[in-house]
Amino acid sequence: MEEWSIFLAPYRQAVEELKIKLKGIRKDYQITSQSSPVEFVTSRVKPVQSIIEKASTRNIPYDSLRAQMYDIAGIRIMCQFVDDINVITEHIKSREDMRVIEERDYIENTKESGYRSYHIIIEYPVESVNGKINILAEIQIRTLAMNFWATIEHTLNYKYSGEYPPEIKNRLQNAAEAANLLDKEMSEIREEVQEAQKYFSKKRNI
Ligand code: 0O2
Repeated sequence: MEEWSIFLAPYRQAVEELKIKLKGIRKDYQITSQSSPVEFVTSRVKPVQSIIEKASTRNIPYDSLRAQMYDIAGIRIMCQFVDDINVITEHIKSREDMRVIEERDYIENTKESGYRSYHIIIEYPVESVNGKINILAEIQIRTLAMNFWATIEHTLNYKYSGEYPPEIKNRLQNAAEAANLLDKEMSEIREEVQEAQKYFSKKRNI
């Protein structure tokens, strides 16, 4: 277990740093009273048990974990509107403190389950007393509606391990479609929502 905590130390460091940095985007927008593309940011380091299981199912040797398992450090950025995802993605690509390795567009290419989200794999340098380590991290960017669906589906997955009874599978697909529709409707009324937000921010002075 001691070895795992040493192995995971740079990942823990990375998620803390990345969370602060990406939350900073929200603050930058708020300072200028612009509506932020970032609603909130969460992070996690993959639990050891999940690392072991994934390494086993994907045949990843332990000494290749740093190079091959890209989601040990995970950051999730939630936004209000689908268009915000592109704004955040472009911002991440333009940053000099991380390097984009790969992009996976599960919005354009919705998964069969109904999962939608935009994934970016980055390389991120972590400085420690032993020098610099470049680690891989996965940033998932999604709307609040996509997140709502994914959170419920993820919880159900624990119970059914992906083997859903047909009725639940069907309902999940319907719910994914409803979330998609909600995103589309919200985009349509975006301008009105943003005007209202500007008004409330000024009023509350936040
Ligand atoms: P957790 O619990 O989130 O840490 P690959 O073999 O590389 O194609 P991989 O590694 O599963 O497949 O990558 P993929 O498909 O890009 O998915 C990575 C992560 O996206 C998952 O992490 C989930 O967080 C999320 N995700 C992907 N598909 C679904 C889905 O159908 N439903 C939900 N709720 N989330 C999904 P993990 O490893 O599952 O674990």
